[in-house]
Amino acid sequence: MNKQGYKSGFVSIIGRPNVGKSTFLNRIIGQKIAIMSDKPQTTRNKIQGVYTENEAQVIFIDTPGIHKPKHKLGDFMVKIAQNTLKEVDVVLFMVNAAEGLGRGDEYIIETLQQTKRPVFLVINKIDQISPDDLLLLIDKYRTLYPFAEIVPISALEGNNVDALIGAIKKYLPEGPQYYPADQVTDHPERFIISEMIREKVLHLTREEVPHSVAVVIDAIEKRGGGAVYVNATIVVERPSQKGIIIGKQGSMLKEVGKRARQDVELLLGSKVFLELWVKVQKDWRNRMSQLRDLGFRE
Ligand code: GDP
Ligand code: MG
Ligand code: K
Repeated sequence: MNKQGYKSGFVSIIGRPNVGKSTFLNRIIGQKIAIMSDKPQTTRNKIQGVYTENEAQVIFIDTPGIHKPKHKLGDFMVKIAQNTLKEVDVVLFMVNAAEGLGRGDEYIIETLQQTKRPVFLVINKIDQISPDDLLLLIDKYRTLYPFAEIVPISALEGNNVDALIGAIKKYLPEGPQYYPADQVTDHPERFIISEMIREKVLHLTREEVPHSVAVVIDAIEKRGGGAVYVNATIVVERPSQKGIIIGKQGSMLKEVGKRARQDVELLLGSKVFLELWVKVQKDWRNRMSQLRDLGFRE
């Protein structure tokens, strides 16, 4: 859904281990994500948490590859890190106020030279230093990179965290609420899979089914042997549309499923069993709460 003036976007948090990235995410989003972010890193970008309020939604994503020393990075990882830094709306570079500038920080700053996105310097743990030392630190970092914003915080005590969120919001474009308000983390592929299915429906049914069709992912489950089972519901407004999507003896739905499954298998890199349902829900577009359940976006 595109509420008038609603802002949303993607933010990458980078920084050496122990600077307080998880503590910050926990403070603004809640306990749940700590578990997510401590999972071993995959090569894919991971959603670490979703922060939602009335006017904005911020999706925090992890940037694999950037935390490691340069010589150990494969080309692939470097590429992912660079692509991520190109695509996000804001990059947060978090450092520890209580420690000096380290080799790891310098390495990250080098990598940052490649992004044109606004980079914030977030100086965390300010509860551990004096205001004078903080000013010195700011001066030092300022000479190293043209940071869009410099925001000192204490993630642990909560100081200035609201100001940081306010600053992020200033840099977000207008956009949809990608995730339901009560959802702080997600299977990162969930949204992409629903879009893949929706695309096949629109493509195969041409003009007969309106773009208002929505796809809800009911379940994604990994079972023995590494196969992934996906259940999804295609939601339409009229029984006639349901008929078109199902097709003669289910032939249309079968084709949608076949094509979508091929895409999803490429995305996940594993065998996929995709089960599709079609549901009529009259005027669902007008009902806000149902919209949220549907995870709908335009
Ligand atoms: P990460 O590796 O960047 O995710 O760092 P963590 O969030 O796991 O934090 C590492 C350690 O720093 C933990 O012991 C935190 O409690 C501590 N820490 C995080 N933020 C602050 C802060 O603002 N002040 C202080 N004093 N400690 C903090
Ligand atoms: Mg962490
Ligand atoms: K996640």
